[in-house]
Amino acid sequence: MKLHYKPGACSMASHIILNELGVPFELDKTDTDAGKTEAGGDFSKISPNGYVPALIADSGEIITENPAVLQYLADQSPDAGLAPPNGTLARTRLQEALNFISSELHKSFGPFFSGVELDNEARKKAEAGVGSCAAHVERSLADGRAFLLGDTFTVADAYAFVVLNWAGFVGVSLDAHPKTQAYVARIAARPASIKAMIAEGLMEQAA
Ligand SMILES: N[C@@H](CCC(=O)N[C@@H](CS)C(=O)NCC(=O)O)C(=O)O
Repeated sequence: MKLHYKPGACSMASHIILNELGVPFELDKTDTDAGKTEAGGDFSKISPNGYVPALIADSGEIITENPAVLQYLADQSPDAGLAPPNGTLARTRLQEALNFISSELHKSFGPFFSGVELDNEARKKAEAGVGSCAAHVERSLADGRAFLLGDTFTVADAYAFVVLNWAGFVGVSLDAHPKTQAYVARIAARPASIKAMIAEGLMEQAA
């Protein structure tokens, strides 16, 4: 398998999951602005929408969109338990979480990455958008569960972690959401997350 990624972008969720699964994979760093991949590929032919993640499966099929890529990866190694079995209510809960992360939480960070400088009013509005999504995560963790679906880490946690971790990069405080902060720290400490962050240049290897 080959994962097209951009350092620190949402594609890092799939990178973390590949590490969690311990399956062989290649990485191809992608410049989405230039439409080129580090290996010399024309990215517009790989991902017509021009964004990462794009996963090339061993069959050659190209899979895009975070919720689809993440579930595909989990389904390749069902024994790893990173997604509940298809057809169960638990799987529906996973899809519910993935759709929330993709269409609400992820998108709430859009204004910070739009390339347009935010004036005070726009920044406040964008911060409120992130805050209201973080409040939903906080409510999901209110019963003391370690992960979004309960006590088991799933692909949704990798995606939520990557997105919530952007808060620090864009200077949005999660202090009002202590369970969410602890959740982010918990997933950041997983060996698979550390390995992905080092490989993508977000962290240095410990001496
Ligand atoms: N709906 C897509 C969104 C993916 C997305 O927003 N990717 C961003 C990185 S987080 C990207 O590649 N942006 C580069 C660009 O749009 O040029 C998904 O869920 O996979």
